[in-house]
Amino acid sequence: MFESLTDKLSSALRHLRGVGQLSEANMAEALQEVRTALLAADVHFKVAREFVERVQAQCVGQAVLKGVAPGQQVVKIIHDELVRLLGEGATGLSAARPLRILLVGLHGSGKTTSTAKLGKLLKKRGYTTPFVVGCDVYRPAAIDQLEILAQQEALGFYADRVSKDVPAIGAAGLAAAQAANADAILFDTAGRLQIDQGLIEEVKRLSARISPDEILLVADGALGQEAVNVAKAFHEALALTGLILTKLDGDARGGAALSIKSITGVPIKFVGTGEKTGDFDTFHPDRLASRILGMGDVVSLVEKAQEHMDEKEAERMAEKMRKADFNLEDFLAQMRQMKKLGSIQSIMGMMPGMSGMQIPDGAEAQMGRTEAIILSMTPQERRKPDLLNGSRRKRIADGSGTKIVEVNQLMKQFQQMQQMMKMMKGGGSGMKKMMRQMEAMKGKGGFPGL
Ligand SMILES: Nc1nc2c(ncn2[C@@H]2O[C@H](COP(=O)(O)OP(=O)(O)OP(=O)(O)O)[C@@H](O)[C@H]2O)c(=O)[nH]1
Ligand SMILES: [Mg+2]
Repeated sequence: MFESLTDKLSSALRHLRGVGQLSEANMAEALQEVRTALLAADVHFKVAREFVERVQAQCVGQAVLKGVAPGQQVVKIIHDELVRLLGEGATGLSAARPLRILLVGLHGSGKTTSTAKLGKLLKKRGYTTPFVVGCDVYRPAAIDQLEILAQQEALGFYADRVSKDVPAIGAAGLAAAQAANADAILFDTAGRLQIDQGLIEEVKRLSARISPDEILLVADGALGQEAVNVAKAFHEALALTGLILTKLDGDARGGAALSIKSITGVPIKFVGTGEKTGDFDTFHPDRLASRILGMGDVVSLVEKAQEHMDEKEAERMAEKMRKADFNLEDFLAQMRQMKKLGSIQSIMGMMPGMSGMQIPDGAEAQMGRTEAIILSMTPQERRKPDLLNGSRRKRIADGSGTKIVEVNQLMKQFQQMQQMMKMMKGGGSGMKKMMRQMEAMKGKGGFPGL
């Protein structure tokens, strides 16, 4: 899905990724290419223009992250803008029980298939008895199609093969579903070749009878901007609560998915990606953005750097150090955060007075053993290392595949570190004592685990 867009975006960003310095010239060129790629994917021209403007504005104002090239940060900015475009925020369904969902849309957009697909998905998500109601009275085969799918997915089913009174059929279906204790009731409706007043009026009358919690428009994603126009018209008439974008598996270029939320304000809630009932999923803007960009590696690298920069967390740690109540749990958390970035040198840089220290060979493996030791402790032991008596240390050594002397060593070094923090807290003369202490620690390999 969206391969062509992915190719074009990748090539637009490829040469930016490695650059050490962003200039107005190389940015402008890359962003122009991004805009062209979006337009070629049939993204609405206004949406494409605003997209590029937003990216540009953020590139100018970005804080420089350590360990990440500026071009990589641009990739991340574009990723986040894609997520925003695809529709951030809540895309879940109403919590009402039974949950009443009305599916509407043009002819052949995938309503009947999506009704069954959604029933199946809801079952997977914990609904026990989804129920489908056939309200398409115009095509005789429509009811059979829904019935077969309902049987196949073991969903409750109601239809009336005689009546043509759609609102009455809906009401009867609702009653049947309630009698069957359904916790989700899905109403499949008839499509039209194009939006016409008759269709809208009928759906409105049906809607009035069944009071749906969700009105979902099923839109063919392969239609590009046409799907956006359809969504706009349906939304004006019916106040949609969400969209199901189908046929994203085919030759969909991405334009509908990328423009529909920002043009209509209606969130995409589900996507259809194939003909089988399992080819259907909750819509995840972030996942799709990553796929479109095809640069998940860069995005996660920048995210990690940002996580690392997480100021609140850093502040919390600094506060703990100041108060000298830095325990083994904090230590473990710190160590893991660093490990994500893959650098021991950076953890050293964060610890008081450790930045200049040499890292001995085998430090990485040692760090792994240190982690194993801490993991073998109970949470209580991590918070209160004083609890660690002989028998507990033996248990921890066994559990972590290390020796008691290693556990003892770690504890000793950790205590030294705590002492050091206490001295820092004392300030003045404490600092001098700390310097002496540090000299002593350096000789022994210093920092716990290294
Ligand atoms: N590849 C693909 N095909 C789909 C998808 N969703 C639906 N289809 C196919 O599209 C065709 C129309 O689907 P229906 O569910 O019958 O569409 P509908 O909106 O109920 O059509 P009408 O009732 O005639 O208005 C069927 O052949 C489906 O198998 C999808 O996500 N991907
Ligand atoms: Mg149908």
